[in-house]
Amino acid sequence: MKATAIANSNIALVKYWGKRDKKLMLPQNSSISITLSDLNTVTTVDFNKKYKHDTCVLNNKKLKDGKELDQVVKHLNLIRKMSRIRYRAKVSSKNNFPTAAGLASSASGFAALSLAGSKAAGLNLNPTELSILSRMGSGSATRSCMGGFVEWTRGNKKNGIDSRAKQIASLKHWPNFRIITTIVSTTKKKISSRVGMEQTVKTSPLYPVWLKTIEKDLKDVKQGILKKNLTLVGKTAEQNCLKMHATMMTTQPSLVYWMPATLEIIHAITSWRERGLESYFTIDAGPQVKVICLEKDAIKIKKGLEKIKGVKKTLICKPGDGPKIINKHLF
Ligand code: 2P0
Repeated sequence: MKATAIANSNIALVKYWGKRDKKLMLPQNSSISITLSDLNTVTTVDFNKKYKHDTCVLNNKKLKDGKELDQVVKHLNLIRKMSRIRYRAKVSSKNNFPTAAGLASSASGFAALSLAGSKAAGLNLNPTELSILSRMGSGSATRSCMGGFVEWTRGNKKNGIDSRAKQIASLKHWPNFRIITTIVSTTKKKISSRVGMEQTVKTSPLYPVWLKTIEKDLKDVKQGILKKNLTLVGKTAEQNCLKMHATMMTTQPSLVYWMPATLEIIHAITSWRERGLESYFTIDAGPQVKVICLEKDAIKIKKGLEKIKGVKKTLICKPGDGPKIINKHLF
């Protein structure tokens, strides 16, 4: 009853920010992302009667009782309910990037846990079913259940059955698309995305504007992806990110995730673009900037980023595949 899965992380081009149902983890709006080949999580799950409790080791450290372990146990409970298995589980999970680095790990983490856990429990979920299960762990994990360019459709049904991932195009469609991730701070953020988005929906006067303009952003990014139009994808993604941060900044209490280096990068990218080096930025609920560009410019942009004060690390990421079962277990 043991299985191991690998899942890639993803970066949203049209962001998910806000839930309409906290329990079922249903979003206020659809979102679009690119699954990345270079940031991944490997997770082994073993359901066995010899275990008295669920345990989880994350990056070689045993999780103590608390929020993180509760989230894993809650997810295992969902899998047990679906498969009618009663056994407790041992879980081990490893990211190939530092968790404290501020790059989202819940997306690849819950996608890997869902695939390894469901397989270990004897279930054979297809990518759509897997994305629905992953969504219950973390919203952004919905999109890591498929490769390439992926939409998480908001859905309208109350039970969430239509709130799931849909592939827009595979990784082979646009192989020279690149995202350069930067690390400008490794300090753990004070307000999590989960708490931050709830406060935003409740208090930001700009939140209705976010919802009003989202359909156009989704349409433009989708069209840009299908036509491999970097300008349309990049411009729209950048605007969408700035709108999301405007809702965050106008939340009470305000959420300002940016650091000085975040702004330095924003200005650098804008000026490089004016000089013909095409790149765009996107930023999630943290200070790190992700740069959207094409393979032909990636090394030049990476070198430019590394010269900016406060930039600690950069990594060029390619489009990646959906989650997979692998034979090499972590224990
Ligand atoms: C995204 N973010 O679309 C957006 C942009 C952050 C900013 O998805 O509560 O960790 O587990 O559903 O998925 C981060 O939020 O939150 C996120 P939960 P999650 O990538």
